[in-house]
Amino acid sequence: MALTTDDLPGSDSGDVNHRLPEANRSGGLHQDWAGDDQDWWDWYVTLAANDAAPVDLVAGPGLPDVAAASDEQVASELAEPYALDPADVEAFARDAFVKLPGVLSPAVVRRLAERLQDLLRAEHGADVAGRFTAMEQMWLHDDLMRQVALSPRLGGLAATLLGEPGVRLYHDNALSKEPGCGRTPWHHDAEHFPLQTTQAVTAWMPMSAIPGRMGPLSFARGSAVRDDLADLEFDKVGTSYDVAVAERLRERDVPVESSPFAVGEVSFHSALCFHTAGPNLTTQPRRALATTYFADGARVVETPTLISGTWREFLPGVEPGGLAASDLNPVVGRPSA
Ligand SMILES: O=C(O)CCC(=O)C(=O)O
Ligand SMILES: [Fe+2]
Repeated sequence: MALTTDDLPGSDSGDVNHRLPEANRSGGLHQDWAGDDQDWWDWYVTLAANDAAPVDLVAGPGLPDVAAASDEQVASELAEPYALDPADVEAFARDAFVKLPGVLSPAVVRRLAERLQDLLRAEHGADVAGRFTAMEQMWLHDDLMRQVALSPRLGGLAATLLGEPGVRLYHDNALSKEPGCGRTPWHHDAEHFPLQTTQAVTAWMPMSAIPGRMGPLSFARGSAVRDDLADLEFDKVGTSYDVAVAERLRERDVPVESSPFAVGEVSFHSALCFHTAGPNLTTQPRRALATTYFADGARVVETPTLISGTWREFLPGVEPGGLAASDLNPVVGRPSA
């Protein structure tokens, strides 16, 4: 394969990051993002430090080798509660994330992966090597993606793990790390969601197996890790924040879980959890659906930042300080146990 990590879009350095919309180049963090969601991702991945040495890309695992599930199978699987072990609830509270096996069957993953391929191709075309291509709010126009975003199984898991009587949908997401795309910068999502609560969780659902070389989502273990990193200053033009987080985690001996994902395995990470993902060093896109849920009753912060990207699309009509309960934020999950 001719592609190497040489083809990565490089990080900008210095005072100007050409991926930042013009309107966001001056001023601090407390401003609205001036681009769209894809612009945000194109900027965001430039904030990750990457090894300079080119690496050959190897073949990926492919899609699950089974027939795709039917609409009815998808609907019934996503409606059924998942048998959550109480030890997993404890692990989530302690570690700020948990990886759960068999949340989706291989046949359902296959069906969703095929649909996602069509949606991404229609949105971004085929010429995407080295990029991080994203889509959000798919549930508003695609029936299959609506089954995922409004899934009682996923929403029930989110409510149970957070210990909340009800959780609302924040948004859905497709996260396609194309062949040769570099790392995802270290971050925690409390800055991404402009909410006055950290009671929010993202279900990250791989659309294939994800071996180490493909860039599985990786988590710093511990719900208090955020306190250890709170003094580090975000860098909107370069990689200094990403590098500083990695260094601090090493200094403090914080364990990082970066294991591969099996087909159907789904991780749930809290808004408190620091996470990253490696580069995709395979010829297959590393794809995941990621749906975020938050505690019913939460309010929007008074001063959202540009890290919150296109948050107004996910909370239409809600102003800073307002109740985060627009028509696009239905209550999806109640605890299943
Ligand atoms: O998919 C990735 O690499 C990053 C995803 C992420 O940060 C998230 O879902 O919170
Ligand atoms: Fe994240």
